[in-house]
Amino acid sequence: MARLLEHINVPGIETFDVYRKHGGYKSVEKALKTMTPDEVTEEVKKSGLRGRGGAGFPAGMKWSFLDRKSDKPRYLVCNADESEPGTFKDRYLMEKIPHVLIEGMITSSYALGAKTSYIYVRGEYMYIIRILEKAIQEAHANGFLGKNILGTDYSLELYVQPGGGAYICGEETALLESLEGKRGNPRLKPPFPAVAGLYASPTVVNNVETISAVCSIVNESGDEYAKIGIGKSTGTKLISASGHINKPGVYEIDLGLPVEEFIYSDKYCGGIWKGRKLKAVVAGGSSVPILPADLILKTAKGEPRLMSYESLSDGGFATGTMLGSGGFIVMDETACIVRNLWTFTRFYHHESCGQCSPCREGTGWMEKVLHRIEHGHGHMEDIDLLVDVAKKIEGNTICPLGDAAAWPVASAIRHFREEFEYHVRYPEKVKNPKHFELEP
Ligand code: L3W
Ligand code: SF4
Repeated sequence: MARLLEHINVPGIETFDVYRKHGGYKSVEKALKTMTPDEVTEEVKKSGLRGRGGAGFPAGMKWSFLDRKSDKPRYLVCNADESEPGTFKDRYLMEKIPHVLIEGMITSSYALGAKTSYIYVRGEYMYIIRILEKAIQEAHANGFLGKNILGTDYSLELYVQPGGGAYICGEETALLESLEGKRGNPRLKPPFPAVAGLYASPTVVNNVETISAVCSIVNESGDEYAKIGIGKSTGTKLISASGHINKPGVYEIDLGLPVEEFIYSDKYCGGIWKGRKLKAVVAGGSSVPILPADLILKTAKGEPRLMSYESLSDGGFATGTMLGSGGFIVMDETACIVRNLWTFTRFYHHESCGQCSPCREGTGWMEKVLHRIEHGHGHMEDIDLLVDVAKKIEGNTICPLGDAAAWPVASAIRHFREEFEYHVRYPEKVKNPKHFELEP
C-alpha cells in the first residue's frame, strides 16, 4: 500500500494547508509531544528501514552510531543530490509532496538532537529548490520550524543548499565537503560521518526517500511498517522506471513484489513497448550489474526474482545485481549492450573526481576501449582487457564510484560476451549507426 505517494493526486497537496488536511505533520506532533528522541530512533530501528539512496544500510543502526556524547553540534543532512543515471524518484517526491520531506526532516532531526539541518539538493534541480524553500517558509509560518516548535523546547532551523553540479557530490563525504564550501572530493572512511561529518561534527546523511519514510514509521509504529515487504527488505520503495516500457514513471511498490509483475503488469510498467521482447535490465541505477532477461525474472535457482535487496542480489554478481537506488532501466531486444555500456562508462569517466588512479585512469581506459569496440575498431583482446581493468578498479578506490564504473562492465561482458565479439567480428555492420535503436 502506498505510503509516500498515497496523496499524490490530491490537488494542492504541495501546499501546507492541503498536506495538513490529509494528515500531514502528525509525526512531528506525535514525536515532539509524546516521545523522547531515543523512542523515535527505536521505532526507526524496529521498522527495518534501509537507506533508499543506494547502499541499503539500516537507517536505525546509522542513527544509533551517531556520537551523542560529543559536545559538538549534531547535524542531519538530507542527500537530495539525485544524479544516478535512471533515478528520478527523489525529484518526483520533492516536486509533488515537498512537505513529506520537510516533515521527515523535523521528526528525524528531533530524534537525532540536531538543531540545524540541511537539504543538499542537486544544483540542476533549481525549481525543486524553490519548491522546498516555499515549503520551509510555510512550515515556519505554522510553527513547525524555528524556535520552540509547537510550544515545546525543541527548536530547529532547516536550510536548502544547492549542490555543486557534479555526480560525485552525491557521495556522502563529498557532499559534506561541498556543503562546507570546498570542492566535492570524497573523504576516506572511517571516520564515518556519524562520528566526524559536517564541520567534523557527528552527522547523519540520509536520502530524501529514507527521511520521508520516517513520517509513516512514527505515525503507525516501526512494527507496523516492518509488516510491509519481505524479510530484511521492509516497507515500500520508490522505483524510477524508464527505458523500453509502455509506462515509464515513478512507482511506489511494496518490497517483495515479483520483478515479472513489476515489468508486465498494467499497474506498473505495462510491459515492453511495441510488443518487443525484454533483453536486459539495470535494476538499481547505472551503478549496478546489468542482468539479461532470464536472470532478472528468475534467480539462478529458478525462483521468481523479487524487488527486494536480497532477491535482486541473490547469487552475488555472477547471477545477481542490486536494488541500489531503484533506478530500473529496461532494455528491449533492439538495445545495443555495448553502446549502453559505453554511455555509462563515459559518464563515470567524466564524473570521476580524479583522486584515485584506478578510477581516474581506469574509467578513461574503459571508455576508450568501449568507444573503439562500439565504433567498429575493436580487437578480440579488448574484451578481456576491459574485464582486467574493471577488476583492477574494483575495491581499490576511496569511494564507490570506482566500483560503480567497474560492475556494469564486468557484468555486461559476463552475460553478453557474444555481443562484444560480434562488434569486433563485423565492424562494417556496427559502423552503421542504425545497428542499435535506442530512440523511439
Ligand atoms: C557508521 C559504520 N556509519 C556504513 C554508513 C555510511 C553510509 C551508509 C552506507 O554508497 C551506494 C554505492 C553506489 N559506522 C558504518 C556507517 N555506514 N558503515 O552507512 O555506506 P556504504 O559505504 O555502504 O555506501 P555509500 O557510500 O552510501 C552508496 C550505490 O549506492 N548507488 C548510487 C546511487 C546514487 C544515488 C543518487 O544519485 N541519488 O542514489 C546505486 O546503486 O554505487 O554502492 O551512510 O556512512 N561502521
Ligand atoms: Fe574520486 Fe573515483 Fe576515487 Fe571516488 S573512486 S574518490 S570518484 S577518483
